[in-house]
Amino acid sequence: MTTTATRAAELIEQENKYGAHNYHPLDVVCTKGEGVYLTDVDGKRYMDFLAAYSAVNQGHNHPRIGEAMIAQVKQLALTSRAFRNDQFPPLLEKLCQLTGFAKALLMNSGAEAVETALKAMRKWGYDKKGIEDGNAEIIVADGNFHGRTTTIVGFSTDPDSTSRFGPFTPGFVIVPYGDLKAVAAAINPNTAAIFMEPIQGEAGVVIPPQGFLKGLRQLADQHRILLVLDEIQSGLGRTGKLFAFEHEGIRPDGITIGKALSGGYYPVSAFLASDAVMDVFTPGIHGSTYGGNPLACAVASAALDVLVDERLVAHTAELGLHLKHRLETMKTDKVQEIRCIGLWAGVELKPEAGGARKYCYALKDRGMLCKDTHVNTLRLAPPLVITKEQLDWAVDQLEAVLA
Ligand code: IF1
Repeated sequence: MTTTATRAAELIEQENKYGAHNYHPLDVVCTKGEGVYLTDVDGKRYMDFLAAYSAVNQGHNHPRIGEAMIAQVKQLALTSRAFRNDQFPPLLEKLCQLTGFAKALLMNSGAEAVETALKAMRKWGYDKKGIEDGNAEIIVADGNFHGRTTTIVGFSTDPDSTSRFGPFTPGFVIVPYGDLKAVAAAINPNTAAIFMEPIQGEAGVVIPPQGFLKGLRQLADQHRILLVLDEIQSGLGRTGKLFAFEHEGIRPDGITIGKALSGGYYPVSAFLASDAVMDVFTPGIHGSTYGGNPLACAVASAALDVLVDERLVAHTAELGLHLKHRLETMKTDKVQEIRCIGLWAGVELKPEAGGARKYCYALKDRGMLCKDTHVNTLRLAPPLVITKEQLDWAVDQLEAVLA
């Protein structure tokens, strides 16, 4: 063993000894990132096809975001919302103008943005719709992933998320994803909102039947309930639109965003909504020490500028069509189904292929990092700054391991 290989083994042992075993990572110990590349402690370079679950849409170590962060670190990092800061208002305006929502509420992790949205939906149900206090219901989807808090996992349908973590928060009604009739049947006078991912990420890039989001919008309007979408993973360019809901030409009443909102530099999330929804929040009823801090705002502002100035959404739409074509024409008999939208793909393997994880290891040996989900699905989500040549190289590697 070389000294550097020993270093990786030492770090893995240290992590296993002192860290909670709440993950089963690939055994690659990264030390540097640049653009679409990650380098491990042995000096081996990999192309990153996970992009930190779409947090690094702008690419690793984007100089413009890094410089904005360093400049702000030297200026002011945190005041709490007890005082105002000069980075927060301009970010709010930039977010609202870019997204078309009236108001934004800043949090840190994605799960916190989801918790914020859930509180807003319930309170809207009581304040504006007149549901009797304590009775509000929110319709959610089978196969969802919205985060790890006790309330959020309470309406997960994945036993890994829920098992032995109860009792759970009531008030959620789970329906099959993509089934409009089931949503309609679940609506009653206590329904405050429908809350779903416009495309399900963790489920393996599951794209609902065409017209589903439009149908949700119609049901919501018809029954005077809110439609709130979780765009934490699907939003900010990943699918070739700024937001996945744009593929069906609808507008939800609110969305949650996170991940790429900071380009991977810092946890920044937000709930964006119409005035009528955001008005339910009054002083003292919701917040977070770090939410809307000046460092987060400076980073998010630069991360949004990079998305716009580098035209990453249009680039993703264009390259996404190429990715879809390349995946669909791979020479392999191991693939059951390809689901691809923008630079986001679920490559579902046939059960007899023996599970997706071994192909992740084979790809790692070839210098490409990606992640399996639900045993048989390979999930592909490179940084959006990837070039056509880099993308072609990656699909060549995938085709080779699946041959
Ligand atoms: C982990 C999955 C991806 C999300 C949506 C909210 C959150 C997430 C749509 C919460 C987070 C993550 C978290 C990460 C794995 C990951 C994931 F496989 F679990 F589902 F991306 F595909 N809404 N997604 O996808 O955001 O609180 O984590 O900031 O390790 O748990 P968070």
